[in-house]
Amino acid sequence: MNFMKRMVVVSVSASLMALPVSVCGASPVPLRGVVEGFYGSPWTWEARQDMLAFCASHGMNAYIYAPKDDTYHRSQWRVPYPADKLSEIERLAACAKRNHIRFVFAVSPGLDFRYAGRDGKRDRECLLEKLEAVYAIGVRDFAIFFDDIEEKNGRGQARLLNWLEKRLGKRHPDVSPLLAVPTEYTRQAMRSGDGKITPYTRSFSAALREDIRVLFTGEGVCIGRLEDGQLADANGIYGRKLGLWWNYPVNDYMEAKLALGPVDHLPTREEIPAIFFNPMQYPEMSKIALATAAQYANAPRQYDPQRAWEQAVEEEYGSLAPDMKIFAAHSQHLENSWANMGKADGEEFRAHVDAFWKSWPDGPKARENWQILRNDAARMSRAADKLLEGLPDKKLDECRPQLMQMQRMAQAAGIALDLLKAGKGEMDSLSLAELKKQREEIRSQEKRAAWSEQAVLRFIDEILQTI
Ligand code: LOG
Repeated sequence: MNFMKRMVVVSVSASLMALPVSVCGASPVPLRGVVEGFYGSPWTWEARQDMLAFCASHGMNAYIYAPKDDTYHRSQWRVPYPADKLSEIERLAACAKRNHIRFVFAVSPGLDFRYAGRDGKRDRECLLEKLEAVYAIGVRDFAIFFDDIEEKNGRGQARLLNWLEKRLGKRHPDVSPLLAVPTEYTRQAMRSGDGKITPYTRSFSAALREDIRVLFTGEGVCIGRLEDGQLADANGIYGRKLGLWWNYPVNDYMEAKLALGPVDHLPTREEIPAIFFNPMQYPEMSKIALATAAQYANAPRQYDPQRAWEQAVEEEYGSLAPDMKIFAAHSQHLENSWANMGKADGEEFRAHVDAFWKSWPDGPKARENWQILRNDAARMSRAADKLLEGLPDKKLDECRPQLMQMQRMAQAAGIALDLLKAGKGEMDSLSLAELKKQREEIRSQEKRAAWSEQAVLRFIDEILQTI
C-alpha cells in the first residue's frame, strides 16, 4: 500500500514536471484563449488553424471567431454564410476539436438589430437561424457581441440573449451557455460620473439570465492595468463573475506599432472564469504576447511577465532570439489619447540614456556612458540586419517596415553619437547632413512604421537639439 502510494506521488510529480513551470500550484482561468475580435483584415483560414495549434500547445483552450470586418459577422449579420465560408468554418471547428480547443462562434448584430414588434421577431429568428446553420456543422459554443454600437437597449439585448439561450438549450442540450459582450463593456462606462450604475448596465445585468457569461475589457477599452479591487467592483455591478476580453496585443487603433511585449498588470487574486486576448491582424507577430498571455492564464498568481516574455521569444525565434529581443523590447507600448497598453519601450536603453545625459560632457563617466550607448546602437543595427536577412518570410512580411525603421534609427543614433563626441568645432558636415536625411526618412515612414518612439527616436531628437 505504502509502495503504491509512493508510486502515485512519484508519477504525479513526474507529470507535473513535464508541464511549463508556471502551471504548477495555481488554478488556471477555466476558459482561456484568443478572441479574433479586431478591426481590419481578418486572419486567413490557414493562420487560424495554425493559431489553434499554437493555443493548444500553450495550454489555452478556447478561440472566439469574431472578426469585425467579416461582413457576415457584423455589418451584414442577417445574410447567411455562403457554402464555401461555411465549410471553412466547419473545417476550423473540426481543427479546434482535434486540438481540444473550444471553438466559439460569435455574431455582432447590434448595429441595426430591431427588438420590438414583427421586425423584432423576424430579427430574432434570423439570428437563431444563423447560429443553427453553424450548429449543423458541429459548433457547440456561441457568443453575441454588442460592443461598439450606438443603441443602448439593455433590456432588449438581455431578453434577446435569454431567448436565444432558451431556444438553443431546448433544441440542443449539448450547447454551452452563451458568451456576451454588452454595449458598456468597460468598468468606467458602467458607472456614471457620480458613481451610480448607468441605466443601461442596470437593466442589462438585471434582466440577463445568470448562466450567460459576460465579458468586459477592464477599466477602459485599452487601459493596460486591472486591479483586483476594480474587477471585484465590476463583478459586484453585474452580480456575477465577469470574464475578460483583454485588448493586448491588438493594434487596430494604431497599426504602425507592433505590440510585442508581455501582457501585464492583470488581476492575480480575484477568480476569473474566462479570459480572451484580442490579437493583432498579424498572427505571427501576435504570438509573443499570446504566449505570455497563456502563461498568465494558466497560473495568474505565479505569472512573471519578463520571464514569460523571454521564454516566448526564445521559443519562437531560436537562434535569432537575442536579436528579436532587441527589436521587441522597443515595440511594446501603444499609447494615444484614450489608449495606454503595454510596458514602456526600451527601458534598458532609456536608463543608459539617462545615465549618459547626467554625465555628459564633463562627468567622470561621460566617455564610458557614451561607449555604452554606441555599443547599443551598433548592436541594434546588427540585430536589424540579421532579422531582415534571417527571419522566415511569414514573420518578416508582418514586421519588415518596423525592422527597417529600427535599422534607420540605429544608424541615426550611431551617427548622432559620433557627431556629439566630435564636438562642435570638428563636426563633420557630411555626417550631419546624413543624420538629418536619415531623420527625415524616419519621419516619412512614421505613419506605416512606429518603433521605440520614446526611447531611441527621442534620444536621436535630443542629440539633434544639442548639436
Ligand atoms: C472593440 C475591438 C477592438 C478594440 C481595440 C472591444 C470589446 N471591442 O473600442 O473590436 O479591436 O476596441 O481597438 C474595441 O474591445 N472597441
